[in-house]
Amino acid sequence: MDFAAELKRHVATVERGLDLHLPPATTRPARLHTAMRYSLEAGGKRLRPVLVLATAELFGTAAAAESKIENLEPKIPDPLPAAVAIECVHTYSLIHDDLPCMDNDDLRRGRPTAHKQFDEATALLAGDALLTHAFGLLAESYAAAPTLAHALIRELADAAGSRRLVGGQMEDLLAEKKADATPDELEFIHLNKTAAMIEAAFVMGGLVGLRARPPSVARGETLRPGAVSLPEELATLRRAGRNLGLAFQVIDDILDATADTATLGKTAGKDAKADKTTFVKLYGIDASRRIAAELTAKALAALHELPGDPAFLHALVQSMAVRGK
Ligand code: GRG
Repeated sequence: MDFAAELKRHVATVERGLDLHLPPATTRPARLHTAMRYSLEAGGKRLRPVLVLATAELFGTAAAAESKIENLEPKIPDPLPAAVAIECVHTYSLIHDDLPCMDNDDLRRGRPTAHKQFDEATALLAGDALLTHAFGLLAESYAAAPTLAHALIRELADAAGSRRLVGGQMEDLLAEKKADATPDELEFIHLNKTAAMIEAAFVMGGLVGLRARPPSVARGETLRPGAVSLPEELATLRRAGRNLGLAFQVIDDILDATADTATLGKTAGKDAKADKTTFVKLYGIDASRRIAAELTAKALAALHELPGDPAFLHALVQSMAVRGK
């Protein structure tokens, strides 16, 4: 498996999907649709949508092997709308996080933040519109598979909702007002602000990919010996996402403390300046690196419990542990 080539293939699919599944910038009101595309098209690592595509592929390929179906392609729903939907929600959260009432940042994905490029109201509305678009896209794209549409919408709504992404952001803002957040508060923030969406990416990919299973296999009647059944596999994906998500956040804290603004494409050193409680502040750089390595190992172990060949996902998770931005 050529990791760089596979990653390039998935990222190119995501970029195509974003263009395909977003209203054209000229759609009235053009200023709003231009702002939505401005933030989305600025790039970013595309981690979450690539996780959706790669996980769907992992399960689809494994199911094809299980059922010995030669050409399974027509039976697997297209995971691309799900990948685009999660990137829309992620990008909305970045736009809103950058607003003056939250993190008040000028730089994102190597460009001026949305409110700097446009204005605060336009940035707020572009975030709102991206969030709403994600759910419309899921409902529309998977209308022919209502059970799948329901599961995807529920998964994304849970991950992005008040108990998870938004809740994590709320506690993060509250923690900033206190001298020190406790390790328990820090875990709540990161599990929800960061890990929830990464967990959802794995699970959404799994939900799409598992549709490739012949019904008898999905019911657990003809599983190969030792194979686990559907809900267990989703729980395993969730565990992979939770650990990768936490590792991702620890690395984010380390990068904030060690990398420069040009490399990150966002302002570096903000945590120390704000005296924010982070993994680095609580445990130091070396221990934080050890924690990230342990969490990464747990995510990798979960991937190896899944059916199929996780070589790409394995390499992707590993690459996140050594990322420079
Ligand atoms: C406003 C509801 C709401 C939530 C905001 C995303 C977020 C929550 C805050 C951003 C600040 C931050 C450092 C979050 C933790 C890590 C994280 C999600 C970083 C950004 O994700 P990347 O690195 O970004 O995958 P790219 O640009 O590569 O997509």
